Amino acid sequence: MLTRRELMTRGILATTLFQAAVSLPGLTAAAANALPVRRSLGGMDLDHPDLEAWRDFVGISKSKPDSDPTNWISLANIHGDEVQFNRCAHDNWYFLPWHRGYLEMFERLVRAEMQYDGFALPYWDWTFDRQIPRAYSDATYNGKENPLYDPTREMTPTDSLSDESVGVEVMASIYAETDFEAFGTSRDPEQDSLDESWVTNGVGISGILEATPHNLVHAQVGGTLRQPQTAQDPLFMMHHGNVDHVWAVWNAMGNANGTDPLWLDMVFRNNFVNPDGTAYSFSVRDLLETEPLGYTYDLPSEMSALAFSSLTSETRHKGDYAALFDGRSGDTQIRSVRTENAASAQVLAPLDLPLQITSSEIAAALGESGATSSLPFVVTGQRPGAQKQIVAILREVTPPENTSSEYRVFVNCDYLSPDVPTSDPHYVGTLGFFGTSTMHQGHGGHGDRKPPSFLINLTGTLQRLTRLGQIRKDELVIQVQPVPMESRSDKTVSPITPRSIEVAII
Ligand SMILES: [Cu+2]
Repeated sequence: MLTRRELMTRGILATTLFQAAVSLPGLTAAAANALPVRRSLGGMDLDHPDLEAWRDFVGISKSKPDSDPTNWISLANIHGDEVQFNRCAHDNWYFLPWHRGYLEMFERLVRAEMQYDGFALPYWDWTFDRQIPRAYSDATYNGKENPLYDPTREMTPTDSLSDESVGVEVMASIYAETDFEAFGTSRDPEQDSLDESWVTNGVGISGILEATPHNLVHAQVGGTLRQPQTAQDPLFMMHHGNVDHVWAVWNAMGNANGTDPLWLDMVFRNNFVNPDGTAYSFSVRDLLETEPLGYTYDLPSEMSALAFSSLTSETRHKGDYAALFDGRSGDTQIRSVRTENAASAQVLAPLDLPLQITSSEIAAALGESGATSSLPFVVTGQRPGAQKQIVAILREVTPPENTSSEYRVFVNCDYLSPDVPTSDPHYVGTLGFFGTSTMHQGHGGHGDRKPPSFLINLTGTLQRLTRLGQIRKDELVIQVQPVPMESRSDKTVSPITPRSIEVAII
């Protein structure tokens, strides 16, 4: 069910902004060609040809012998198995292209197996459809076992994904980003070659797209979907389909992908399986646009997201993140303060780290304050009128032992507790984890993998606190408050420990 506010927002997006959205170049291109169209599951009939073909394909693939490389478990094992992640890319700049290639493989397999060239994978637009889609939540379909059902999911058919993980505010913050690596997760600063181990072992800085909706949907749905063998639940392809959809829309808004040869020339060698069982490769260069891969996205859903863009275009993030992502922030002219840390963020003892950033530095970075946004909602990290971005990086965060917690980031909150709501003016955003540290260990077989790092834009929150007179003269306090996940019966909260926290004005 959509909340009243979401319905209102959707109404605003659909009516007031229709003109602006349809005039964007990516959209007209998508509408004009005849490629198979990936459609949102929201409102899709249960017997829609694409859904029928997908359901039948999953059933057929599940019944194939183990020895067949197109057997369902074998296909899922490409991503990860019961013990560990295998070839998938997480926490680094290959996250988006690797998963695009992986989904294209399933589309290719369905087209061949079902002899249906016009097939396109549906996707789950979780921002507007908060519950597990009907096609997936029923144990049976037409009186038979439903291949799309997975009994291990912890989120029930009546549970809804939370606003702080997939809400319009979160999505607008993602669409407000203009830098590819801030949007789609950054490089590992140590990467110096095209060795494929960087795909699985590299750790950069996760942007909100990966850290918040991506990680939290995996964790909130739970069961198989939060394990390394995640792709055994066919909901995986619908979830990542929307992540891919967000990338396509972000490009259609006019945002450019990365241009570094260490990114573009990486080859995912023989990672993927043809319908005849042979292996094939993709380079990142092959995966930059959807049209050459044989699909595009539907207009109504794309419009809703594009509408965010027209709303936020006046205040897009234009920070120069390069020095931060290279790990060179210390020796450039950007203002940056970093504190090493050994304390963990615990439910009754949230992390509370003061950094020496003064109120005058903050005022100078924000520039003209008092500017107000035209958005009908608050965008975390949005800074109408701000001169610069003020961002925090939580580096090398020791992942939790279980993934049944979420981690809320606040600044300067004197009364922080698990009960402080996300509507509090000191709130910045919420992070999640996909996979615990042990699940990543086997990855590529190159020993220890660094824990993930996160990029959090503080600018919008600091503007709000400036208006409220809540900026401190000599310090900025960064806080992390763990909270139990609503959909999970296990309310044990796992602590996390960032090795350092950096605040930078860029
Ligand atoms: Cu994923």
